[in-house]
Amino acid sequence: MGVQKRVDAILSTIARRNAGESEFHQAVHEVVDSIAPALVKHPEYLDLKILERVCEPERQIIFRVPWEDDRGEIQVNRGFRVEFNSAIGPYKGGLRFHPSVNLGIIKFLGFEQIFKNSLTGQAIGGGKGGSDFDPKGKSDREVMRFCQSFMTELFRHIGEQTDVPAGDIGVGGREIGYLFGQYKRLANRYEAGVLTGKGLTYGGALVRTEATGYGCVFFADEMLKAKGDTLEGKRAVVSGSGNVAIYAIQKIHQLGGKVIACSDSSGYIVDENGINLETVKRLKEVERKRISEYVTAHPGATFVAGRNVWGEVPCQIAAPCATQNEINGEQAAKMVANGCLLVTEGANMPSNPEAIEAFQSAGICYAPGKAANAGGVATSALEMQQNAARDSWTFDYSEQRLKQIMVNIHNTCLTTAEEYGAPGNYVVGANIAGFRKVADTMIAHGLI
Ligand code: NDP
Ligand code: 2IT
Repeated sequence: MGVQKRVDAILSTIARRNAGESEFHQAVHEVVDSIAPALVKHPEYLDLKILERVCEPERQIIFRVPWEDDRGEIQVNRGFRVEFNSAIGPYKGGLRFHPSVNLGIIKFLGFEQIFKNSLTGQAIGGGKGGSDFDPKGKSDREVMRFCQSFMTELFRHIGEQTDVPAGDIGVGGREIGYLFGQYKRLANRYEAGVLTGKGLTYGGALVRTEATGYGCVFFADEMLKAKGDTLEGKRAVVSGSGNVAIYAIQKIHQLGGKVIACSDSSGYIVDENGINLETVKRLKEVERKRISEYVTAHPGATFVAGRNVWGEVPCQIAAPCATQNEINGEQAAKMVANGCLLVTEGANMPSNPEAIEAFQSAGICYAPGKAANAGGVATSALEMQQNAARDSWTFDYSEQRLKQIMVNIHNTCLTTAEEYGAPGNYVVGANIAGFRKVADTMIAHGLI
């Protein structure tokens, strides 16, 4: 059987065995479709069933999370942890708390995480978890009770050498604090390396908060450099206004670009003077309010309710930093027509397959999330390194380490794409480079 036929058979089995998990199918397709040149060049990957093995999580944990709200009413949520692949290190990946969370979403995120973590060059395997709990509108005490209940089951599955969760959508410093407190209590161990994204007083690392946003802009800067260009004077749009978006905006501004729009799930704001980051940080990090409130502080800005920013506000640099499938093919085509030169994905899988096709066929720079947003998990691994050494590094040194990692990932993507006959294609480069390290390690470990 030819390679394509074997791959098609594998994909149809995956679709059948994981029925209804559309985001997971999408993530698998993106990887499998782009690594074909590696499957041809290295027949052992198909012969030893590496694809079938890598697409099947090593372990999937689904659990009940009961908790009591402020009115004394009992609530029941569902918790997940998918321990996808531990070939090159302990499972590593965030926790997402959002009402849309289901097994398929956690599996897509865990699957992406395997290759992203491999690309960082660090010793971290892939995993992801979360819950359909919605932190919006909940009091701190409700969030604490939920986190304590969630950790009461999760703690028996994780550990600094086993599985190391961190944040993602809806999980930031506050949630990691409550989760860590409960882990410490249940395990009776001060095991700082069991979670990353911790507060600075209990093992957190400088630059972890900024790392994903900064990293995706460093990656964009490298892509521009490779074309003899810079961010200086470029007009940018960043979607979302959460952790990744905020620090992407900050780094674009530091490197001379101007971000004129950002968003949340209720709509987007446009400020032609450049987004005032202090206002966004206050609204989102402190007051936990909606982005629409930005116009109260900046009456020159406008808020467009209920719409997604993509294709509506022309920009040269696009950094989708909100959620999966936020850009479709039609929006992508409009972005290109409006002069977009570069897309750097801070979010995981924000561009759907038609959008990716539109960016690539127009020949603009397109960096997939598993390369562009790897700075977050990479800095988590630096946090684990500092915890293991009971050390803490300065901000400048940590940022320099992050930047070097992003430069290395960028170069790995380009050289791998070139080697496999797809020069300049960051999707092919990222997927093949990320996959090969994991696949070769799985082969070295025998039938596992
Ligand atoms: P946050 O919870 O801090 O912020 C998420 C932002 O995205 C909010 O502005 C939110 O708006 C918006 N958003 C979320 N879901 C939707 C939706 N369904 N439709 C429209 N807008 C939405 O999360 P992060 O900034 O941490 O994560 C953003 C993205 O980056 C995610 O894809 C995540 O997987 C990815 N990522 C995060 C990393 C990290 O270190 N945190 C690392 C690598 C990737 P609202 O408040 O209205 O919901
Ligand atoms: O998607 C991601 O890479 C993250 N949410 C960060 C994971 C981590 O372990 O820091």
